[in-house]
Amino acid sequence: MQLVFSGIQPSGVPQLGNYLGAMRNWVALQDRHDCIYCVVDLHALTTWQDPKQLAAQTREMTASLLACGIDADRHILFNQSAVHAHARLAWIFNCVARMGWLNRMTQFKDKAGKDRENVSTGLFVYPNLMAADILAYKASRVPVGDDQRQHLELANDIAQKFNHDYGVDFFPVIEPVIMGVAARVMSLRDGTKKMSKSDPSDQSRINLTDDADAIAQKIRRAKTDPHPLPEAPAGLEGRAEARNLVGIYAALADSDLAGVLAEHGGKGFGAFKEALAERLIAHLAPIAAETRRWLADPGAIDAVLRQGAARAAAIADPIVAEAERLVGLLRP
Ligand code: AQP
Repeated sequence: MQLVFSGIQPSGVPQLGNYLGAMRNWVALQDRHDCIYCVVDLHALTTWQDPKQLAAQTREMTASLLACGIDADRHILFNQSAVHAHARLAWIFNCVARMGWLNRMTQFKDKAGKDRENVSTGLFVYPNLMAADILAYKASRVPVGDDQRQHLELANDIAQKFNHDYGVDFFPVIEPVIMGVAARVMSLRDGTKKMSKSDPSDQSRINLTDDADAIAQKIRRAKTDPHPLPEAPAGLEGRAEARNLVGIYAALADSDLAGVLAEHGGKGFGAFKEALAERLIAHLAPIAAETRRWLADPGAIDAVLRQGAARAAAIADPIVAEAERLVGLLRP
């Protein structure tokens, strides 16, 4: 059975894009694969996190994952910093990856923006740590949102260069698993920007913890255009905001763009937004309630993470020790 690995940053409250692009697919893969899911707190440090908040956010992210349906008994759920193999392998990959490769990463360019000289070096080498996360388990299938495709290509370049430089066939090829019609959910305020938990505007996203009123209000205020919905997907061309809302609806209804437009084409956004908000509330309310239930018992969350870390380390430690041996590091 191919091993699945994926991670999510505890850099805020998970948002609808995380859910439709990643978390929901993580749950679905549990039936057919052995899965390792990681709350990547070391990645979160690449942008400033209040130390008082980071531990709480790590527990909150874990609670959300459990609430979505991650089964921490049958699979592995843990936080990244608790398994040292990730940082050890990331250092080796820092020495394998090339500056030119990292310079091409669009997520770095987006996140650094005009402040390139002032962002952390951790943000620049983020994809090397991500490659280490996956390859420390020799995982070959990685369910992510479409925004992570480029990072996975880089992880494969790193794995291949490692294998080539050290004359081994040690790391496997990684295959991205990008699922669904909402593999890239866009901001509710700007259809050209992806929805993000760290966007300064709370109105730009649906948080998995938002209550019914907040969801309805955010959808009502979501940016659209003055035209009615088209009858077919071709009519969404050049209408990023409309495309985004129809895509979200399709994902929630287990349909596709054509199916949603067959039902709602010709309608104005008022009626469509109402139907969309209703679906979102019905879908997310049980997850929010279950998240609150977990958060009422932080000891139980910590127990899940502790058990997950021990099981993750049992897999990763021997693989990373072998990688260290292959590059010539001495373990006296
Ligand atoms: N808008 C999105 N649409 C589809 N998938 C998305 N993902 C994130 N945003 C969208 C997917 O969620 C998984 C976990 O992401 P992450 O938290 O590790 O990092 P991220 O991609 O940087 O997510 P955010 O919400 O934008 O976090 P911040 O604001 O902290 O940077 C990934 O599989 C990602 O593809």
